[in-house]
Amino acid sequence: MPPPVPPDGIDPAWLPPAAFRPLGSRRTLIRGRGGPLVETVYGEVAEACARFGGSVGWGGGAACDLVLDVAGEAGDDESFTLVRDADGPTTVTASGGRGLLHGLFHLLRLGEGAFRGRWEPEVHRPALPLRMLDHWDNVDVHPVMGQVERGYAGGSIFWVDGRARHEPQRVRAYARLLAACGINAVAVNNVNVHETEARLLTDRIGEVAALAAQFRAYGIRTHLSVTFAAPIVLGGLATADPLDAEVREWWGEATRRVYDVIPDFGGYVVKADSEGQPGPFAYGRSHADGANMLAAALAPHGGTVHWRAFVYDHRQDWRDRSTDRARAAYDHFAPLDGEFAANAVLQVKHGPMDFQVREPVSPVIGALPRTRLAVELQVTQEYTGQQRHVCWLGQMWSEVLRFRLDGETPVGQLADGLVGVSNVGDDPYWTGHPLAQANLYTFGRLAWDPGADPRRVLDEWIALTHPGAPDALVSGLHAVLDGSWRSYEKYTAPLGVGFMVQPGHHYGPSVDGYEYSPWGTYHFADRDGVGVDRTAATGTGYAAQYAKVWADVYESAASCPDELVLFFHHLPYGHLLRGGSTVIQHIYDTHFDGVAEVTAARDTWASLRDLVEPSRHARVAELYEEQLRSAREWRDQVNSYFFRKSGVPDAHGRRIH
Ligand code: GCW
Repeated sequence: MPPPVPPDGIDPAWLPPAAFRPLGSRRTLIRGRGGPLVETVYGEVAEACARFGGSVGWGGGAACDLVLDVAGEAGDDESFTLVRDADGPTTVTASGGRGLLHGLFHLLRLGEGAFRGRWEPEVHRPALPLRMLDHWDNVDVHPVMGQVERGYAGGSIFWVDGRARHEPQRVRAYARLLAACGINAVAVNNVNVHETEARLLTDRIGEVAALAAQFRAYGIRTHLSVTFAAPIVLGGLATADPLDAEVREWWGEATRRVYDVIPDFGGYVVKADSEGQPGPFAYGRSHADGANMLAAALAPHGGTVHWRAFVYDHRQDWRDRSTDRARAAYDHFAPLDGEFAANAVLQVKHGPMDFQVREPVSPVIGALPRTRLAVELQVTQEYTGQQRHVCWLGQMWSEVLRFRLDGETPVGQLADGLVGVSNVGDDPYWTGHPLAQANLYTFGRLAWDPGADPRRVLDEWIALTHPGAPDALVSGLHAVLDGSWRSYEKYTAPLGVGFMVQPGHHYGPSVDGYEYSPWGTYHFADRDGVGVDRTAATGTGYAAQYAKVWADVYESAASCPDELVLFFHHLPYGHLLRGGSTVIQHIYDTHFDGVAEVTAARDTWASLRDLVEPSRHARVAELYEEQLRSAREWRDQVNSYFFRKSGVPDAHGRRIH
């Protein structure tokens, strides 16, 4: 089967035809038993050869430059081995089609280098077995959230206006991009499961099966978000109590039917007792009871339940200083360690709040050693510029994955999986902002190897997306992407305090937008100071949820890292930070600097005009104007707000409104 071509006008992203030249201009032999994934590999090589003059054959014997050696199709083994003698051929060996496919994409990354010199046998295998992308796609257009909740790249590539799109070519092209960066699972609908979407599980499962067929061709398993109330809303039962025999039977039967049509179905994703979604609390049951019921339904078929830990009170009274949203996930889940089934995975947001530009690493990740755990990142840029701002998140994610909650083991080793909330839609560039493609690619590669240097991942992305890029383009792309997360941090909410966004859609500044709301997201600024006291001594006690190594660091403003200091402490404006400036001067300085950095990035991008395809260049250039406008708005609102509250002038006399 030939590889899918994205429909007309859709960007090839990191798989442009030219990336296949080194492979396609050589002679390849595929040895071993074929199966669907080996067919996919064959199709990829054959297409590349048709384009670039090489050849591909089955079997052995003939002289060749590349041998793809596969023992069989079977199994979940994703590893492959690469080896080469000085005079070739290059050989990729895998026990099955999954490994061979990853090996093929590895060769693409190596480019000409794959066919030069000697390679000692190198075994490649993913560090994390679960590398998943969650789509927050609705089937119906939701009156507030639209087709894709927190989607900034157009509509869903799966559904439109309540119907399946039936665009297998686009889905297959998407699956290919995901496989090429190492992703092996996709959940195809929003974790907020509304009425129409609930039915994907039952009478509309055929639509999911059609998507699964496309994903399967690239080694990706399909998952579904389900509502905990399904036995009531779909099955007509009086209860969804996870310990009720009829309920359990209903789930068992519904799950069996899913596997009838999707034999390799990955499993369920569940958001329960969170932001209005139903859950086990209604029946006085624990989240382990809830998760285990679904785990039991999935177990006979080899499926997994991803149970989200994003559980908190979203109807808080802002006057009540004893409730702390940051504490909630730990308070709910840490006591349940050891109670979850072997095929239940607790899916934990990387920070305790909600995908802010800066948060401490969630203490939940270190608190359940006997529970399988997936760390959830937000590839879609809800709070990081909504794909109108350049904000490459590789640096932030890497810091999270390397963080040692117990002082020893990095998060990337504690976790069994990494889950990203997708940033893809029906936009011609897939991701709205063309440079946001780098976030999706980086997510996949960090899931494969959480210890990878994110800047090297960016090198890969640049080389694949722009084959043969001149040095000026490579360094220009690094210049605009490498520091973009920190620039974004500088011109938005300061020192880890978070939020300060426009309520509802979350784009642009509104310092007090959430200050008197029920969502539990406060900064407590007054004329004397700002920040949230989360210490054990005088605050909410959140700091004590960490192991002692970190609890001690965060407990004291003197040792707490500056970038998190207002997350953990309420401080006077004159408080001297570790970096040497006061809180208020830091706010002014970073906001002026952040805007200057965006201006510089915009100018760098302008200088790349002759090196980037014109429509891509123009789109990014246009978006930079909006980013700059928005960054100035952030700067002026945040600086003016704190000047008015504190009355402290800028030490450098710059204009504050
Ligand atoms: O970040 C918040 C978003 C919600 C989202 C929720 C979640 C899907 O604002 O839109 O709902 O998190 O992660 O469940």
